[in-house]
Amino acid sequence: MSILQLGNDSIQINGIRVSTIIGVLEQERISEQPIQIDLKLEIDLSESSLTDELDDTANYGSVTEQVYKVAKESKDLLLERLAQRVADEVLSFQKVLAVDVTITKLRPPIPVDVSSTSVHIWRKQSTESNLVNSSSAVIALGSNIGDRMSYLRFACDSFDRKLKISSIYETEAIGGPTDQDSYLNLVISVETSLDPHALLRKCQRIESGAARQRTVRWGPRTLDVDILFYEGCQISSELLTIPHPRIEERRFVLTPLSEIHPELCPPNWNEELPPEEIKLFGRIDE
Ligand code: A4P
Ligand code: MG
Repeated sequence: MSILQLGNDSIQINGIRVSTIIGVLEQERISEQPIQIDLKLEIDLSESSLTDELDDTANYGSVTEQVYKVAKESKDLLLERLAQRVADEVLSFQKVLAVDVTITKLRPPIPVDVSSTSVHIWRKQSTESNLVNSSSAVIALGSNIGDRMSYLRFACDSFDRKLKISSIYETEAIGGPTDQDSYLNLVISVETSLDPHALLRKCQRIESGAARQRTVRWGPRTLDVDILFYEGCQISSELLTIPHPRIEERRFVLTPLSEIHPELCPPNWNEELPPEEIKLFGRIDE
């Protein structure tokens, strides 16, 4: 449904309280202060109001958790910047068409008696013709438990602006426990308006949507969604490394990657890497 045809459906999330670093003053860089986030998600609720299915709407529990994380971790100088990050995060939930964000400093440290200060923005989903601030990213998908194809389809469907999709390969499990089933792996490139950390959170949300459990490192998984590359970006932080640090060692990544982005593969990788069992399996849309 286009934004112009929308009725007045919305989900409101009021009073998300976070204690965080925000502000330009010296004391604000040192000590956390309380802020409040209020959200109004514009969303077409006609389907979920009939089906009673959570999948047909936006899960306000997940939205709240993600927004809390963004506000806790961002450490911005300005409320405006944080409001934009929050808007980007909420808009990464596919059903949300637009969002109204208000962020309030509950105890602004200014030398005048004022009860609160706040910033308010409204942002809508980018349309194909409105991708001014978008970047491309390359993402690796893998699954080796349960209905592997369904998990991969679910992951692909979660990205609405796909640029390229490789074939799917069946690959022997590398690393981790020795008795694992083989993986299905593919690589996609996408256009995204999310910054790299927001994209990571989206990837993790997609993994959770596939009931991914984290128990053993490199253990079996319903769905792994890793960021391989993000346009113009190199990051090495505790949470996120881009490009993904193990691309060059892995045929299960390089084989599908070389199909859609050969320029991102190291030269001669095919001759130089030790063999891994890999066979062409099919395509996501078959
Ligand atoms: N993290 C850091 N950088 C990134 C990034 N670029 N993309 C952090 C995604 N996540 C990134 O990931 C662990 C942590 O990595 C996250 O908390 C995130 O903040 P995880 O998905 O929880 O665990 P993992 O996937 O087991 O760890 P890791 O180290 O990413 O494993 P790999 O390297 O992805 O290997 N064999 C075959 N045939 N096919 C496979 O797909 N996959 C793996 C997993 C092992 N063997 C495999 C396959
Ligand atoms: Mg991973």
